[in-house]
Amino acid sequence: MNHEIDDVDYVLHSSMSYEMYQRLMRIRNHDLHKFIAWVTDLCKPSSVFISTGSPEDLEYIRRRAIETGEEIPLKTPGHTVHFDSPFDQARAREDTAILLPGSQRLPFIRTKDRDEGLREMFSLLSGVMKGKEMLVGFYSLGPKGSPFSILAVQVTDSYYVMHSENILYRPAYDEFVRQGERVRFLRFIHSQGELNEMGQSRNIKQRRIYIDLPGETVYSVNTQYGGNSIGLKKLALRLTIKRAMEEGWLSEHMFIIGVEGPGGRATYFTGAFPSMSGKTSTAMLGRLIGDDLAFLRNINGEVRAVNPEAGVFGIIEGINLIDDPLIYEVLTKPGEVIFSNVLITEDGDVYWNGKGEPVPERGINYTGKWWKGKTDDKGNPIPPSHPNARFTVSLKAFRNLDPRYDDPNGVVVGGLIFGGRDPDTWVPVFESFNWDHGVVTIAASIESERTAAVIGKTGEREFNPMANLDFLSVDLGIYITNYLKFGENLKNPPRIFGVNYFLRDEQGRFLNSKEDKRVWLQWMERRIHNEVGAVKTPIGYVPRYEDLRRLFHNVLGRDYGLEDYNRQFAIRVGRLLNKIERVWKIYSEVSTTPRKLFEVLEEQRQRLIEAGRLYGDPIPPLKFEY
Ligand code: SPV
Ligand code: MN
Repeated sequence: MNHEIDDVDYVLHSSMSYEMYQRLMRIRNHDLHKFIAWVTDLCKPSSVFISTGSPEDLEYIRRRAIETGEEIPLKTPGHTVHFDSPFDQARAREDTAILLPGSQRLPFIRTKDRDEGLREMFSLLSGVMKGKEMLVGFYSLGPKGSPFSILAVQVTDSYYVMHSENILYRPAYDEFVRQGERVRFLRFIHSQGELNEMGQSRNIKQRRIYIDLPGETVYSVNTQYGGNSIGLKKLALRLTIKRAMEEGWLSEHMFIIGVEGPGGRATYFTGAFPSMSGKTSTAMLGRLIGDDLAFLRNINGEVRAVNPEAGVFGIIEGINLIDDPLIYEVLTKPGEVIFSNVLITEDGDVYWNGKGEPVPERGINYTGKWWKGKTDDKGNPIPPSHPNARFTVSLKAFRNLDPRYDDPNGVVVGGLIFGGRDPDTWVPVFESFNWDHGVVTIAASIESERTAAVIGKTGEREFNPMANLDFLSVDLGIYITNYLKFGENLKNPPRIFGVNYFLRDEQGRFLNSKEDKRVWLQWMERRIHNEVGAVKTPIGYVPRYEDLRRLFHNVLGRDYGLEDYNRQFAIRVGRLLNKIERVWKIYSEVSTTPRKLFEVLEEQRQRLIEAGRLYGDPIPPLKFEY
C-alpha cells in the first residue's frame, strides 16, 4: 500500500486555490506532490492551506486557531489556552503502534500488522476533513543546512497543532524549494476527527497513532493532545530512531545544556529522564539548547549534538517564581505562549497547580466550567489544571538560551546524564567507569516510577532504557548494540553519569532537596575537566565528601554534613543486586541483546557481591578507596 494516485495534477488543481497550488509547485518534488494529492483525495478537505512559514502565514494560523475556538485568548498579549478532552490528556500508549509486516513483533513495543493497520487508518481518515481546511507545513528537525538535520511535512486539520509546530520547529519551506527533487522528508498526517461542543476530539475510542517505518509516515487521528498529535515531536522520534540505527548515530529523548563552570566556561551535557522526573528543571539550570530531544553524531571522533526542536512543550505543574524563576518569567510576560489544560480564571488569566498562588474559586478548564470541589462521575476531585498540563513556547523566550542553540555543527558533548524516579537504589550522582559500563549499567538499566505523562496508573516502577522505551521503533537489542558501537569510534568519549533526585528514607521523605541538583551538575562538570577525584565503588565513581562539601558551600552557600553524605551515597548492595537481576531477566528475553551487556552486568554483580562480603550492606562510601 503506498501513496499512489492516478492524476496528481488534477487532484491538486481541483482541491486548492491557484495560489496554494503555486506554492506547492514551487517545491519541485514529485514525491511531495503525489503525497499531498493522495492525502487530499483521502481526507477530502474543503480547502487546503500551504504554509510558507512567512510572518503572514504564521499569523493566519494564530488567528484561525482563535476564530475556530481551538485556542482561547487570555488577557496577556500572545497568551492562549487550548483544551484537550478529559480522556486525551497524555500520550496514549495503548492506541499507538508500530506497523510491521505480517506477524513480526518487537519486545516492549506495541506493534500491529501493517496491512491491517493501514486499512483501519485509511478508513478512519476517509473524508475526515470534509468541511475543514487541511494545513500543510514544512519544517526542519535541527538547524537548517546542518548535517544533522531532517526535513518533515506536517498535514493536519488542527490550527492548534500547526500553531504549536510553528513555535516548536524551524520553518523550512525555503529549504524544500532549494532542495527540490533531492528532498527526503518525513510525513505526518493528523486529524482531530469529529469534535464535541467543547471543540474536543469526540471519538477517543477510535484514537489511533500508527507509525509506518518504510513509508517514513506517521498517522494520528481522533486525538489532540500534543504528544499524540504534534507530528514532529514524539511521532517523529520513532522515525528518526530508525534512521539513526541505519546511519549509526543516536536519536534521543534528551535535553542539551551548557553547564557553566569556573571562569564562565560552558561544558555541554545531554540528559535523558523519563517524563516528569526532573528533566526540564535540570535543563533550566544550564544554558538551554533543548529540553526534550537530541540528535547525537560522531563528528571527527567527537560527539556533537543538536536540538531537533526550536521550542519547549513543557510540563507546567509546580512551576512557580521560587522553584523555576526562568520558566515562570516566560509564562507570565507578554509573548507567544500556548497553555494547554490549565485553568482560565475569571479575569482572563491562567492558574495551574503549584503556581504559588491561592487556588481560584472557579474558572474554566478541560472539563468545562470548574469550581473548587468539583468532582468527576466517580466522585474523584478534579484539580484546576491537569497534572500533565503543558505550555508551548519558543526557545528564544528563555533568558538562559545558549548562544549556540542553532549552531549547524552542534556542540561537543562532554557528558551524558541518565536519571529516573528511583526511591531506593541509585545514589544521587555517579559516573561510569567507561562508555560501555555507562551504557549498560546506567542508561540501559533505567527504572522509574510511572508519572502522569502517560495514561495509566502512576507510581509503578517501570523499566525505561535511555528514557526512550516509549519511542523505540526498532528492536531493543539492536538499539543497545548501536549505542555500544557508537562509543567504539570516539577519540574522547563523553562521560556517562547516573543521577537520582528521588531517593527516599524509610518514612518516604526525600533525602535531597530540589536545589541539590545544582551541586551534582557542578561535580559532573569538574569531573569532565579532571578537576575533582572520586571514590571508586562497585557501581562507578562516586563524589568524595570534601568535594561535595566545598561545592555545597560555593554553589548553595550551605553546609553539607558527613551524615547526609553517608546516607545518600551509601552503596545499597542488596537493592543494586536485585536491580541487576530484574534488568538481566528483561534483556535475557530479548533475543538480540548483545553479549557485551551481560558481561558488563556480570562484572558489576561480582564487584557488588565482593564488596558486600567485605563491608556488609549498605556500604558507606568512605569504606572504598579514594
Ligand atoms: C514527554 O512526555 O516526554 C513529553 C511530552 O515531552 S510528550 O510530547 O507528550 O511526549
Ligand atoms: Mn519528552
